[in-house]
Amino acid sequence: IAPGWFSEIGPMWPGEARSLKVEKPLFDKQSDFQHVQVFQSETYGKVLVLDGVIQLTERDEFSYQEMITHLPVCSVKDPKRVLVIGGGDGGVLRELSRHPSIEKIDMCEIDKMVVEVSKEFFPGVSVGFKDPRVNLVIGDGVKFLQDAEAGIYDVIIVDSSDPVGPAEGLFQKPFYLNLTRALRPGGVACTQAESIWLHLPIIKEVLTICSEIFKGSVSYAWTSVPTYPSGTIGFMLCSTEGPEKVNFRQPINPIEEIVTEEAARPLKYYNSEVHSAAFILPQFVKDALKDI
Ligand code: AAT
Repeated sequence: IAPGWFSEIGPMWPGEARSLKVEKPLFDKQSDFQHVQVFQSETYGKVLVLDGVIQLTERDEFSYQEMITHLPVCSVKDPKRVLVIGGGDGGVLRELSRHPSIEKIDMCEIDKMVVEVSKEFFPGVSVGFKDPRVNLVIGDGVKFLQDAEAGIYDVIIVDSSDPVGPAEGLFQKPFYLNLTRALRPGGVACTQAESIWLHLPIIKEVLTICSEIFKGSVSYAWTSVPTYPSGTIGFMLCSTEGPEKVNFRQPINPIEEIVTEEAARPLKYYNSEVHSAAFILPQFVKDALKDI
């Protein structure tokens, strides 16, 4: 590794590593769950790193946070109760603030240090915690979902890190079963589902499990985030209702029609056209997923 540079080396992207030039290290501590680092980069603003893996940079976080939030929320008419698992930086909460129909937002993040560090170093992201509808619980999302009341959530967003470390259980069958239990009929779940360039086997596995468990509508969508491995990341959109009732490709709750002060804050990536386009897959991906 070149001195003065951060390189993201990890088992989920063998043989490659994205590097960012470090202007100044700002935070470096071991939490109960992971190694938490923040640094000022030369060209991407401040960067949050967990166990050596980039979670967000100030320059490109909006693509991921807007997409993982509005893809599911805009697929439900009048969403009222939302659960966020992970996402302790608050970016998903910031995006949920645009939706006036929401009455209550539960968030279960495993690591208190992520919340504290975001509040200290990423005010433009952690601003989401100021939404009075937010109820923050520090704990394991797997356990939280196990104990959640059945059929209460309109939307569940799983903004999780990669399946090595504390997020492993968020990629396993019992967790997806509990997702279907906690959603109301017609509710929608959206989970972080990795990169088409690096993780086709994971995507295939998650799609297979989710199709089996949800039975209704399950679709993979993706977006571009330059500082995530391979520059793309995707989401699994799931509902127990079939495409006649929940059609992910056509937003039923279009963001352009929401007129509140919060919603007037300009979006930087998401719009209804991008929403529909996110489900269009390149041929090699279609081929890999065609039998599921
Ligand atoms: N929005 C920034 C992107 C993230 S954050 C992922 C969050 O999930 C972290 O704050 C982490 O502490 C939390 N987390 C991990 N495991 C659990 C768990 N079991 N329960 C609750 N929260 C958890 C994702 C970045 C994706 C990176 C792609 N390479």
